[in-house]
Amino acid sequence: MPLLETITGPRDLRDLSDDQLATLASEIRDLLVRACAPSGGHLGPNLGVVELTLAVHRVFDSPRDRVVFDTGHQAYVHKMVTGRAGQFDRLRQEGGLSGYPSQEESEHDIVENSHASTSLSYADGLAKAYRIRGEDRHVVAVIGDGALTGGMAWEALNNIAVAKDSRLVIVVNDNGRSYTPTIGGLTTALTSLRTSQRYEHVLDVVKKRLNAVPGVGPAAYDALHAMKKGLKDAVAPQGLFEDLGLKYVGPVDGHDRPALEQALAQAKKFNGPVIVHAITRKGFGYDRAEQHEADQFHQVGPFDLETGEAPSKGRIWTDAFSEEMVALGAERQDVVALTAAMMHPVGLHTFQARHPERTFDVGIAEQHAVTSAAGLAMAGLHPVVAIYATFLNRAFDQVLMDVALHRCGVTFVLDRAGVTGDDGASHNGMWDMSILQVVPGLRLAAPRDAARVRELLREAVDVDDAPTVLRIPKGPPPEDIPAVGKAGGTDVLVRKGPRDVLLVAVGSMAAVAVDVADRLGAQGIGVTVVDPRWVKPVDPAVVDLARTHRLVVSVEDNGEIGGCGAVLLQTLTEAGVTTPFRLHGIPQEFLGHAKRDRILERIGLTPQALARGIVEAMSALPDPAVGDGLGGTPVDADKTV
Ligand SMILES: Cc1ncc(C[n+]2csc(CCOP(=O)(O)OP(=O)(O)O)c2C)c(N)n1
Repeated sequence: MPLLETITGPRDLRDLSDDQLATLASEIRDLLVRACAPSGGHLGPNLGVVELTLAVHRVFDSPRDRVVFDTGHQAYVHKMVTGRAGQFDRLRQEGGLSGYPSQEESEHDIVENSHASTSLSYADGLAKAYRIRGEDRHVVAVIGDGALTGGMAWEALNNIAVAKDSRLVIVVNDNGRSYTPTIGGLTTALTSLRTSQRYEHVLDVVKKRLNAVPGVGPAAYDALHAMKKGLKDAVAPQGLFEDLGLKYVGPVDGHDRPALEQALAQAKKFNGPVIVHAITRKGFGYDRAEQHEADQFHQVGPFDLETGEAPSKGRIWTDAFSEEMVALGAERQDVVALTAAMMHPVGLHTFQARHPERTFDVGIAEQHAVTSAAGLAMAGLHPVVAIYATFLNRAFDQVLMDVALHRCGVTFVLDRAGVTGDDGASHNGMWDMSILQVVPGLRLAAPRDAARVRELLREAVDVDDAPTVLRIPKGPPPEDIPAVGKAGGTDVLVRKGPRDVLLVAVGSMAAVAVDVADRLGAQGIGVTVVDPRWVKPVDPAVVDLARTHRLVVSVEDNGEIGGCGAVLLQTLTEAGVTTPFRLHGIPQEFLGHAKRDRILERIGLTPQALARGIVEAMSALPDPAVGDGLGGTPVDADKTV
């Protein structure tokens, strides 16, 4: 029987021999690869933390001791050794294991927020609370060098450094990479720790000692001794953490489990905050990952187990943005691009390849990215900040006060907007159109197809006295949807029959709305489908159209509260338009992981569900007095709505 099947919890790891642990590590790697092949996932990061996770769980006693994984994408191994190895056949699938820690799944999981750089703050609070409550527990935070570039991590370190009696062990999982190599001064400092010539020498010495002594014992004494006198003096001129007043152990080879256990055991004995610096390799133990230039399989889609090949994803929304940025970059010398550690996922790598001097990867630092963009704009450039929609939440105040208040011409491109699905609650981009509604002067566009991405990006970068936002969804865009007419700045996509229903479609919901229109037409209900393109501010033409229809329906893939529908309704009310209104969006809930299509089905954002609701609403309306009550003859494709 495979060893992994005998592991029901971390305590089962304690009695295993070194040989058994090595076997277990290779079984875990095998399962990681097999589990990610059908459903995708964060393969590279998890391959890199196999020994680290085993060491943490052998030295500490979870769930009594609390282990917090920063971001949480690297917690698969933790799941395997906390009794969930048997569930990996349903990784990231509806009803199956989440791709992040999950309180619902296990008492060993605490933090399930996948937004980076929070672990040290959670750990700081947990450790302080256990001290106040007199509970004898340790808290372990595992944080990558990428997550360590986030400002919040440094705010936490600043506090942890003076919380002298916090039983807090910070394991820095340093693989030198976020998706791509981590950038910035911090990385330079970590690299100097890692590559110090003396480090190699000390590692050698530590290894020899460990090899000579089975188990802990004299070697532990050596490690303690080294820590006491400050390993920094023995190893490398680091000072980075110690200048903050934090104890530092390392660097330790993160794939040398016994060495790591030594370091962790000593850190545990210290009973105050300690940093253990582990050097790991993303993708370790799986050649295809280690040799993958772009991101070492940081996050893979489904792939073939035999060949390692992934089926082509086809074109995605991001490609249209990526290509138009390249074109804009050639035309306009003032256009600059910023990303927060997501160069490839947001499609800026092509712009970067042509204009490296005009491209900035700021690390996982969305707040800094936004205010730095304000600075760039103040000095005469036009910054385009491309980040995932869900991560903009981090930088709301910066958008409001640093950009909008100062009327800076900054364009935000929010990728993965709307329901994203597989990555669970914290990755859905369902908040942006609500929080941005309150920003004075900000203009927000939601393209319905790839052609509109190009068109609206160009319109956005032409605005130099206010923030502009373009939100683009995940996955493949629909075929381009041509307009059949125009009303103000709004595109009319369908105009059929009497003026019964005005369907206001936001962004990716346009394709759905056109399908709804066909279904309503088949039932003899007249429909006008419009795409406002710019959804903030509300186009007065939409208000006029609402006045002349019997029912207004808004559809958006954003939270229902405070989104485009809510603001349109408020605008209509203020304008004295009393047409009945139906608002469709994402219920204001944390949505569990599942495929995007499944979630849209679950929340009623499909053509069938929407059409059914509209037919019911129409039949509940009083009969129009005569005809459509508007006079005139209904037309099929009225170009002048
Ligand atoms: C606030 C925020 N911005 C961006 C991301 C996207 N993201 C997920 S993992 C990751 C890289 C993390 O690098 P690191 O912490 O070094 O962990 P590793 O994968 O290298 O183990 C990024 C940028 C995120 N999760 N949260």
